[in-house]
Amino acid sequence: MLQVRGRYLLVFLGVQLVVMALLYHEGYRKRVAYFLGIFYKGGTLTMLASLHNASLPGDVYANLSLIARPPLPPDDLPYCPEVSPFLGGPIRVTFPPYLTLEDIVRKNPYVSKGGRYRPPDCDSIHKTAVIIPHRNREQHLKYLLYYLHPFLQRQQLSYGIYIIHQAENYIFNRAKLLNVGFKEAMKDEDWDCIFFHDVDLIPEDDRNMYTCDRFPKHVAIAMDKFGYKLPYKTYFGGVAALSPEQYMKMNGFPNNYWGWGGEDDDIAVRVALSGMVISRPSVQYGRYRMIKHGHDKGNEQNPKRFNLLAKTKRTWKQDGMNTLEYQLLSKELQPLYTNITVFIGTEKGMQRST
Ligand code: UDH
Ligand code: MN
Repeated sequence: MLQVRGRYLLVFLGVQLVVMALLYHEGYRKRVAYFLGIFYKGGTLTMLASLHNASLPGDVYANLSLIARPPLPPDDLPYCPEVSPFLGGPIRVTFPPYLTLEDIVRKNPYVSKGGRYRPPDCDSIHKTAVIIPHRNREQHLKYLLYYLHPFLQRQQLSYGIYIIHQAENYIFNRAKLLNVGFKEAMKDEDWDCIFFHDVDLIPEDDRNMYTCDRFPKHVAIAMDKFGYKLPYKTYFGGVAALSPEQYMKMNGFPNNYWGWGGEDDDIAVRVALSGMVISRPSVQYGRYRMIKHGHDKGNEQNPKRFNLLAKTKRTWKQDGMNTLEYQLLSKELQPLYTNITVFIGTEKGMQRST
């Protein structure tokens, strides 16, 4: 009996070896790796994932502990599958009161300095940079990082997170900060998609892929504060995604909107003027919660916004990426993000306001 079983085992192993050798011989190392990957992921790990998920529905960290480096050299990693096996759909968003940045670092062991990540178990074809305009919103930033890191890891993306911090107290300028973020991020890496992301918006479904479309994509289409629907048809605020080509085609964003409002509508007009249309995810996926807040000091409503908007058609080629001026004050690689502190001047130019 034992002998018979032994013989079967030998034949089985033999067949396995021949298949492996054949595949290997063809030079398709990735294919071999792919099989190993499926075996590795498809087996115990997926089983564990479903068990784990069942106990914690909507927990954005539920599957994360199951992502692990397979016993393969980095060059032999298989391509990531078309649809990530780690997606879980809807995410439960709460704001744990005692959360610290250290907690978030601990929960994201594969994130490296500067807030960079690549899947440890497969080779991602997507490289996304997330650009976040920021001043004096540290609590919001903490919660966004808590949700965004595991969200992007579940999507098996290579990514980097950039905080663009406006220095000094002069009036806030969101669109100009986004231009700075684009320019600085592209110096680091050949990103194929840029996400322009308000600090207070938390995505609620991980099937909302942080990748780019054929046209500029307005992503935050269903926010809780607007009753989970678009406030108006051409709304382009909150979160938007553009490839570097799409971004350059519209000369980036305007630099001259100081204070709250109008700049997002200007961007939507630029999309149309440069011969593109707005793309959107499905309304089921593009859901966001905005962390409640009041009006910020230094970001009062911009009274000039309607006048500026009326002139976009004449000005978009004269103001944007081609006229962007700023002083980079520092660039620090923090554990969870790259922090870029920048002086962007005032309405009157680049001289100091104080
Ligand atoms: N931002 C900062 N600091 C500021 C101002 C703006 O970081 O002082 C950034 C931040 O990323 C923010 C984004 O710019 O998410 C957009 O600004 P916002 O959040 O003020 O824009 P929103 O459309 O403003 O959410 C609505 C006004 C508040 C109304 C409150 C009444 N309930
Ligand atoms: Mn807001």
